[in-house]
Amino acid sequence: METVHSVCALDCPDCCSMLVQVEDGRATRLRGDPDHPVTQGFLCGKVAQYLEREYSPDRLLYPQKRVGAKGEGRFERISWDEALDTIAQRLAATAQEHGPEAILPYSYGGTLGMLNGAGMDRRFFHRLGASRLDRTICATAGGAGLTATNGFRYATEPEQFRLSKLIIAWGANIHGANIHLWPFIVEARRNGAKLVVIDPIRTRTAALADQHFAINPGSDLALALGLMHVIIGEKLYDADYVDRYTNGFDALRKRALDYPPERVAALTGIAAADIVQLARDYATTRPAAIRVNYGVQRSEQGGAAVRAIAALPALVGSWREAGGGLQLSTSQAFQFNRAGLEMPELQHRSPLGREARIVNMSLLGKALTEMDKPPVKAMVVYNSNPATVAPDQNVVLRGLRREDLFTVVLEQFQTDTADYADILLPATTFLEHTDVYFAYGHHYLPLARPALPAPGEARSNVETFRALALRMGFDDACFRDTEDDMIRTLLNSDHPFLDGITLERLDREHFVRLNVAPGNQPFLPFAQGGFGTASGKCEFGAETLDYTPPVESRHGDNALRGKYPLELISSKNDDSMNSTFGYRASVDEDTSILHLHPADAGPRSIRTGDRVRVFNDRGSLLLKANVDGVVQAGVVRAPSTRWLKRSSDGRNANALTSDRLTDIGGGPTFYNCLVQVERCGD
Ligand SMILES: Nc1nc2c(c(=O)[nH]1)N[C@H]1C(S)=C(S)[C@@H](COP(=O)(O)OP(=O)(O)OC[C@H]3O[C@@H](n4cnc5c(=O)[nH]c(N)nc54)[C@H](O)[C@@H]3O)O[C@H]1N2
Ligand SMILES: Nc1nc2c(c(=O)[nH]1)N[C@H]1C(S)=C(S)[C@@H](COP(=O)(O)OP(=O)(O)OC[C@H]3O[C@@H](n4cnc5c(=O)[nH]c(N)nc54)[C@H](O)[C@@H]3O)O[C@H]1N2
Ligand code: SF4
Ligand SMILES: [Mo]
Repeated sequence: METVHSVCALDCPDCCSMLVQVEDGRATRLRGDPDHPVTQGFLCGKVAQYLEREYSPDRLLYPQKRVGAKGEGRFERISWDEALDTIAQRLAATAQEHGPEAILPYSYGGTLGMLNGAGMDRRFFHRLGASRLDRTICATAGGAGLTATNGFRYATEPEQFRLSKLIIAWGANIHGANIHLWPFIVEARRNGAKLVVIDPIRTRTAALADQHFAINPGSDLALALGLMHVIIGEKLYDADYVDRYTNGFDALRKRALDYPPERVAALTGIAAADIVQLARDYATTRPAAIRVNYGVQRSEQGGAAVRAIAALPALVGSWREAGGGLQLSTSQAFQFNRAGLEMPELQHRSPLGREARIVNMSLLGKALTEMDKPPVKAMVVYNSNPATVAPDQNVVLRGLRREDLFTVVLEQFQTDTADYADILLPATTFLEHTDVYFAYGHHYLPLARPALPAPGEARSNVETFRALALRMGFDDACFRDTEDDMIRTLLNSDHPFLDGITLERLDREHFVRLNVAPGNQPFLPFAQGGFGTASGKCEFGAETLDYTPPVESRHGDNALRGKYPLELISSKNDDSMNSTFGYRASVDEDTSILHLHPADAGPRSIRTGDRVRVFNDRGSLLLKANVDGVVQAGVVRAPSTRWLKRSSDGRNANALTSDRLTDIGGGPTFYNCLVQVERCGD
């Protein structure tokens, strides 16, 4: 028996280090690494059962080609040689006939591994001259908002939350989506801290909090401005910090004057007295930390909302203190040599000879059905399941059904997207390949070597793109790089955060804290200013902070609200990971539910257990009603995201979501979605 160190590759802030117990080449147990300061020896429920997935009879083991109609999911086994030849020929012919930009890579968060997520694949598509994908589906609106305010997207570390006296979970379902922050919050609360949750949904986190404010979806910008109104009006801000390290305070003060508590109460649904109290608590409790997650920014003014929330710690000076500040994502501290890994300069050696066009992944439906000059004629999907997760699903599916679209999918399982593949290639799991990872909820950089052999003929993304490059005749030396070569390149960064972190050291220590602060001292990124903006100061940017209710919301477009009066939030299910575990019966059960408030269910004669149809102009969907205390009146919730093929109507919540983009960052607005609900006949 041996114990092998590994890393959970799922799209989760916690980036857990794990120990794999291997007996006779077979894993018998997974557990969290007890030596990792954030993993602290435990895994979440969904990954504790990962060996079920690893050894599932449904794993894809061999290359296959389509034999049925598109989307039918009927395939026949072929050899790797035939698969690679077919793909190489089709891509070359497409490039020849329509130009290489007619080829679209499509990938997202299946793995947070750098090599398998943004390594050999990027080199391959750059050398080909393929369209470049703008990977907006999750976090770019918030990222743009935070960048505008702070320049650097640096964050308070999870370990410092234990020192906080007030923690605001703002659009952050910590218990469901970020469980390894929870022990630090428990510790803080043991020492008297208060936890406040701002979320339209009564999540597990909200239910466990000291206070829960059920905010109207998409109204966070108004709330942030309301808090500023009180903090500035009552002179509770840190005048010294504001003076030294920020820009635009006067304009911010004027803007906040327009958002008195009564007005903000009407916009947000939070009582005026609560807004005043929260503002006072936040400004006077030291230290106070904000955990804002991505829920806030999946709405029409999501970028501006994050901008405004990010201004709060500068306003009250909480960046000065360990246990203060704010966390959206820690990922930018991983200052890798990404350009060395991805090699964008290869585009100039492609037949295109210039930088390729950029296609926004959140507009996949339009890209496949409307894009021209050239149209998308071939798509290579890996680390993602767009048929299930992309907005405005009916248009996406129409695109995927196109007979003239050549689709390649690299997958571990036969997902909804895999059903549309012309060639389906088997991919390894994180237990089977080498990679280094970035975390978006802490500062430990881990390396994982294969703990287990790849089953059947499964290959890592790195191996597949390397083989494809060779098959296409690309003779650039970079396509012969080994995984270790690529890791060395990635770590070869000038940035001090990566000083002294080498492959050898990672092999020895398995994970290493970035040099964000000396020794074990807390990382205080903006204690003395040092913002990454052009001015070096925190930019309040009041001119960008004026609230307009989302078109698809209770205060939005009148005509639309008349037809579709309910706000649908299809946020993450606690016990799954986007669509990755969609084949599990328990996950299917959780994601086939629509939570309704009694005030909305009653007039529609809907009771718990009834089948309901949820619909708008974009599509419709069948779910099972749960009339409970999870949502406020006017809001319905569909935990997401369900596999289409598990449902009777072949649809999930994304049949209803729109492809309207956020104010900045080009992100999707999944959580601003107006619908109507009706009971289905028995
Ligand atoms: N269990 C589990 N964990 C996950 C995932 C998963 O699918 N399941 N997915 C992973 C991924 S890809 C990501 S990006 C992260 C996301 O992690 P989170 O951002 O924490 O997750 P979300 O569910 O998108 O949104 C968080 C909360 O925001 C709330 N919310 C929705 N609209 C609004 C709003 O307008 N204002 C406010 N204040 N709150 C709002 C939702 O109700 C939700 O409870 O989690 C990761 N971890
Ligand atoms: N309605 C609604 N839609 C949403 C969201 C929502 O909250 N509500 N959330 C959005 C967000 S935040 C995100 S991040 C996206 C997530 O969307 P995706 O990033 O597409 O995530 P998954 O659906 O989990 O699909 C990842 C796939 O990658 C595969 N995979 C894992 N590892 C590997 C590997 O090493 N190689 C290969 N080839 N494949 C691998 C897995 O088997 C899985 O099928 O969904 C978005 N869509
Ligand atoms: S999904 Fe997140 S919490 Fe669960 S094991 Fe993976 S990194 Fe840890
Ligand atoms: Mo995400």
